[in-house]
Amino acid sequence: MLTAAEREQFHRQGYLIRDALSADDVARYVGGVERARAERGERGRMMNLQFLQPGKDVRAIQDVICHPALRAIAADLLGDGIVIDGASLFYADAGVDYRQGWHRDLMQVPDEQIDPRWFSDAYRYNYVQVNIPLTCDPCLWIVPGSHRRPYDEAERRIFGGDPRIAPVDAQPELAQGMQLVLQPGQAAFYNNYAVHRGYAGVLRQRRITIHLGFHSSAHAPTCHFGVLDHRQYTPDYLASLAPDVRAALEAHIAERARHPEVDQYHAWHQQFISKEFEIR
Ligand SMILES: O=C(O)CCC(=O)C(=O)O
Repeated sequence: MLTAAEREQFHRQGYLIRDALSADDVARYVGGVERARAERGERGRMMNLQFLQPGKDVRAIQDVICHPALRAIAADLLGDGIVIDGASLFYADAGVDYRQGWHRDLMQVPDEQIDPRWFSDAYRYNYVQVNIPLTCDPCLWIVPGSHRRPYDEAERRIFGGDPRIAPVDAQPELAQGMQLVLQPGQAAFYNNYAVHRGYAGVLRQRRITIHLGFHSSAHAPTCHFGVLDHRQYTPDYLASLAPDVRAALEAHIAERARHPEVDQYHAWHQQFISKEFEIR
């Protein structure tokens, strides 16, 4: 699926943008999101909805986790045996002021567990995040290459006393920070140990972006795996899903059974997101 140059770009720079969804897929998913919001009477101007969890499920977009191109790209980046993990719908109306501080996705991990070797060329990070916008999305920023080195001097200055997240609008702005302005149907794959942030200021147009995480069963889990709450996937819930979505969640459940240590990563993650986001 990917050329050697694209794989190299991901490994060196920590991100890769590819066209992924057709215009028909994008229109179908936007329609599904709008219907789901109307049916729920959802009035929130901003939400982060874990759309594979019972009660928060948005059936009309769930099959994105089985999309052949997305899975093939993830397999090229990580290895065979691609397993779905995180699956969120980011929604924000035009006019919402959206700003995060720069961070690596480590905020959930206790200090003493963070190993500086994670941020080096030698480390085999077995997780990839993907942002798939359904509307033009200028929110994702990244510092290319920062996943494979410690913070540089400019980063140390803005992170100051808190290496987990820099203050919003910290100055001076990181000169190497790059805004990825994504078009509907593109997919931005990124290593979430790279320094990154969601940041747009006041949104000029509505943001609808699907956000996924993939792991490969060919390698040991690294500590971002375990976002999904597999204990909520009851036999009744699984039986009610489309067959390909059910199979993907069953593969997740089987991988979690092989790696019970991931339950700890899950607990850290749940603790973190309940503080950081308004989760529904
Ligand atoms: O796309 C965004 O809004 C940022 C996402 C992000 O920072 C994250 O998932 O860690």
